[in-house]
Amino acid sequence: MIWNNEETYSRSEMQALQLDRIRKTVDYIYGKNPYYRKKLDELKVRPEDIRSLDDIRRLPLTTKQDIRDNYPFQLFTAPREDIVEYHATSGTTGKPVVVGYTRQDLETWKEVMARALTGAGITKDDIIQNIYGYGLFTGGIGVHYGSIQIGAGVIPISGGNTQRQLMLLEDFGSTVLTSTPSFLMHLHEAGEEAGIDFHKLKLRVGVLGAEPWSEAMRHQIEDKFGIKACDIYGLSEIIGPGVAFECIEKQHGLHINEDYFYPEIIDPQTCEVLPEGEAGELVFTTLTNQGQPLFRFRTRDITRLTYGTCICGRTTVMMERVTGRSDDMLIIRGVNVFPSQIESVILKRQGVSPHYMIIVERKGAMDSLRVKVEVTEDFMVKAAADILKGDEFDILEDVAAVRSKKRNLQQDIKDMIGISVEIQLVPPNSIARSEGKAKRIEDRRPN
Ligand code: DLL
Repeated sequence: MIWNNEETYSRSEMQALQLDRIRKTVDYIYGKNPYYRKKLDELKVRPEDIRSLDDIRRLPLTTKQDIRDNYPFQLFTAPREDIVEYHATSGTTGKPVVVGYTRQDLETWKEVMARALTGAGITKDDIIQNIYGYGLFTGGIGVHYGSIQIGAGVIPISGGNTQRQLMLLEDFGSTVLTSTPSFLMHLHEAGEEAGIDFHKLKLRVGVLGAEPWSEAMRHQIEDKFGIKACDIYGLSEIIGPGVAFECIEKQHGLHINEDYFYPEIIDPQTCEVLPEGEAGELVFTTLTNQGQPLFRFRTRDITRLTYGTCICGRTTVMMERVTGRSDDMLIIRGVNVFPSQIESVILKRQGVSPHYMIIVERKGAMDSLRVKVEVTEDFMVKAAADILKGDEFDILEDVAAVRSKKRNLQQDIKDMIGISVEIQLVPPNSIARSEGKAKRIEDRRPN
């Protein structure tokens, strides 16, 4: 099912619309945003130089760091009083990456989310159990807007609360689940334990994303729940969920809402634009955003683009499911985590050294983080001396010190990244040193 006529535009109609919109956007940004104006002046690009879509390549690339450097609002182009909603996502250190949307931006968001839900075959007859988190994260509210737009019934239950999720699933007769795939796997485990037969429920569709997942995981989820599972992609900097989505007819590749977000694929090393079909880093230029329009935002997500007409009738460009990232960001249960955030906490603590290893594991259906941290030589020497002396009181004190170090580190890291980690303190020099780039992550999750 298709929500809007624009999704079936011919290539020339789409390109004409995109060109018109990008010219207006460059004009708007140049007139109102000192940061980008300076960049364009440096590059000697004036708004009138954008004559074809290829000229988008002349615009500067933007990174998460650029947004963070302008924290919190310096990159906003609309006046503060026109911003009606704020969201934020994790940056590489403590400060989040902030985005602001105007009323018109929210209209865009509703539109693209309406397309995504409709694409997954959802109608006003459905009841959507919306498990994405409500809050600064864009998942919950984005799906909420889309549900209202298409007239479906939305249950804003948000994340977690497994037992209550199961109760509402049965009692309200939810027909759609919107969630991270990893949480759905967990929900299924808990449901099975509680004796729920998922195939007897009214569930029929899942709209899943916010983290990488595989074709194998899709099949498992479809089998376990007796549903069709469609992928949905997005990022806060661009709009949140709804940037691209899979149609239920094909379930293979995501349609990009390219009349709002212009995609390019670049080589992450050279930043050269790559031809159609080649894998590289996805970059978006917003075509209508007002709050914080962005030129050529580097998503760091690796994918490839293909043009053509889909069996669902859409002609919008398709991106392959995201296959990786060109930076070290980890996504744990839908939460974006940078190793550098964890490092900044470790570096502030006494008694532990900057040698650490982050281990990502899958326990049951859920991903978990364990951080191995070396205690310092001094700390170890004192503990060893106390043991040799055999002074029980001192030894007990050392044990208490280890426990409180662990607890404090755990709490500080949770405060920083928003999820719990297990801390494992290890002796000095026990974590392998590498000669080149330090290897800080051991990802033990099966693919
Ligand atoms: O995750 C928005 C979202 C919410 C998308 C709900 C889908 C559903 P951020 O927190 O800003 O926004 O994280 C964006 O998450 O750059 C990708 O690396 C990753 N990501 C999002 N969707 C997918 C997906 C939301 N379907 C970052 N597959 C992005 C793989 C995804 N990775």
